[in-house]
Amino acid sequence: MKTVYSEDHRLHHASAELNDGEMMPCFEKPARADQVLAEVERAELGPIIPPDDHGEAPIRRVHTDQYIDFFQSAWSRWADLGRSNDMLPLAWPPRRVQPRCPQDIDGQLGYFSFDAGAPITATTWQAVYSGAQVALSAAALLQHERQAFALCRPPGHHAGADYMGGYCYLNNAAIAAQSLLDQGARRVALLDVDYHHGNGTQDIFWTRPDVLVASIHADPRVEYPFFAGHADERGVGTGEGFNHNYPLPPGTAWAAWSQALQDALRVVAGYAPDALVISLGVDTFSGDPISQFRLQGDDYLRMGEQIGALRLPTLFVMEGGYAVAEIGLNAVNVLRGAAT
Ligand code: SP5
Ligand code: ZN
Repeated sequence: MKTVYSEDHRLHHASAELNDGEMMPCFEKPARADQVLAEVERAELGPIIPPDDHGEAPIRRVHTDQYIDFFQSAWSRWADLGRSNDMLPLAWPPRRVQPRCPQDIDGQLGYFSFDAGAPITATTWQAVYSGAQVALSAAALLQHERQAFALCRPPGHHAGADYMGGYCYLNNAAIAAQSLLDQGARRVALLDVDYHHGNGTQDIFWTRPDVLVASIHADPRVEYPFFAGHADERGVGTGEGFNHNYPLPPGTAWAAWSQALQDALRVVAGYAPDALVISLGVDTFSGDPISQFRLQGDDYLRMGEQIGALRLPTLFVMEGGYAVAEIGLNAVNVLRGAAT
């Protein structure tokens, strides 16, 4: 299996995030991608290739122009005010407000985010632009290959069409899925195995029958992102029935997790997609510092085998996973399992 990778991920390295009421070093940091890349090499998974530049157009197929335009100019507007710390939002519209986009940079930061978990630095846009190109380039490989791995960083599945949050800025998996449709796929399935619900992905495809979204994650009643991911969220209008959530309790280990996977894979197979995109988070690992599931190293091999058994053209897009020492092995175990 080929891996698409860009060093540009290093251009996003924020200084701190809010955790347990305290600003602490970001869990989402460059060393994560380094560990995954090192393990791809060690396991001899296959060639590691740089992305092609597909431009902004495929990004703007998923994200709004208003959001992208804001993002691209955000840092220079911030710096022009004499500010040099990472950009973080501090105000959001409460319930019952129909928000209008403010003019002020702090107001706009709140308007284009859903939490304070996605700091913007001077070079964040360059990093996330390259990350999207990694996903697009890996998606393009599926024209000739059965599987491909987009080693994206930062992750993407919490980002919606017009908002960032949860370490995510551009929804790499959604951009890749849309590009597969634009290249001729009639239906694409997107299965999200990250510990956290992929609220951005769900939102992007909520009204659509051409992308089936399934997500296995910690129950939002007790875990981030809290406000989406319940089992009864199934899409609306023509998208009704094309969104499937599998919320699971804290402490879930492979026995129960794999039951949800089996059901999700049955739903995916029934949809008969032309391609499958996996939002590959490995923060389900027992040793993950911010998560509460109990998957072990070998479980990721089984996960990959079961995904691979569908025999669909499959794109793996890196999402979360914060046990930095083990993240590479766990991610590559999924890929090795799928490639058998
Ligand atoms: C892509 C991805 O995995 N994003 C995750 C974003 C999680 N943000 C909130 C994390 C809060 C963690 N709090 C843990 C408390 C344990 N002391
Ligand atoms: Zn996650």
